[in-house]
Amino acid sequence: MTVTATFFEHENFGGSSNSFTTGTARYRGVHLGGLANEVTAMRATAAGGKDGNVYGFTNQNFDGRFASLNMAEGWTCWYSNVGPLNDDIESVLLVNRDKEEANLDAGFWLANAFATKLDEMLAGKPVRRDGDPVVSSVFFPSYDPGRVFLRVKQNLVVEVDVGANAEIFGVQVLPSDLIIDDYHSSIAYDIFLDLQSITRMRAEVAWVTTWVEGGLFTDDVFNQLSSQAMDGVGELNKALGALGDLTEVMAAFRKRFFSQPYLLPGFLPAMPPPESNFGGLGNSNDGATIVLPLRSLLQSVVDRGISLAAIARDP
Ligand SMILES: [Ca+2]
Ligand SMILES: [Ca+2]
Repeated sequence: MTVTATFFEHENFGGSSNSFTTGTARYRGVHLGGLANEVTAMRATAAGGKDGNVYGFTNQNFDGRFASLNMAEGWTCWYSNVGPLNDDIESVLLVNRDKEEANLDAGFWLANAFATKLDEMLAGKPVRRDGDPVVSSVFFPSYDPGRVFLRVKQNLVVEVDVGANAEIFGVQVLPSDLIIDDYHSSIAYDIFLDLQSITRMRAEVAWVTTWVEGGLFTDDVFNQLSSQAMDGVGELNKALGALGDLTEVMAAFRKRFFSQPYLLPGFLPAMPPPESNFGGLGNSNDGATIVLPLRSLLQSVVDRGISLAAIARDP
């Protein structure tokens, strides 16, 4: 057994309960059934050569506010009462952590480059960014329930120039009554990360979500924005390609190599305990952490199932 967690109906570990374990998998994600919006206490243990993190989220899809527990191997951590998240947790995530890892703050890694690229793409268009991009993690989405993605979401304001010669509710708008209407909207790109070579993390857009608030011109705005968002995928993938170069990150870990990256919701948890680092409250929109487990050269050959010759050829 590696990471195990139990969720309880009542405080101090009372009432009905449900236990889950990661086994040897990196993640175990569970949509709570009868305990959804009933959880008051939670407890988790890491064992079997692994550290671990456990998250209880207030929404069904591993997002929203969360209570987290951080366990070094051999430790048990708990909330006897999850306080502000009482009777609100609906989905839970257990994560097996490696003993040696490097990590990247995904917001730091991605947000500025994304905002710059988006501003370029939107130049001259009646669309402007509303605030900064929000970076988060997406676990097991319905469009690809076996995988995990990094999401970068940007709120936008789209100006619709209703203009002259338009008719609104059958009333002709005169040229002097030029109307500009603002539509709040957003685009989100879900990005899949994997290791392409020993010095390169592949980061590619896998899914695009567009949202526009309701109104007279919602359909028009949505159609335009969706096609612009799709048009931007190529450019964004190019920018992500440059970000995926791990040479500098690797320089800090001499003679070590990375294996497949994985994601944690929010900021990197403080590990290991003692007490003050047993866990914390967070929000999936606080950010995300990209974790790169460290391997020796031999381990990375085994992990990736490729030959030494192939690794030697890698630039
Ligand atoms: Ca309860
Ligand atoms: Ca809830």
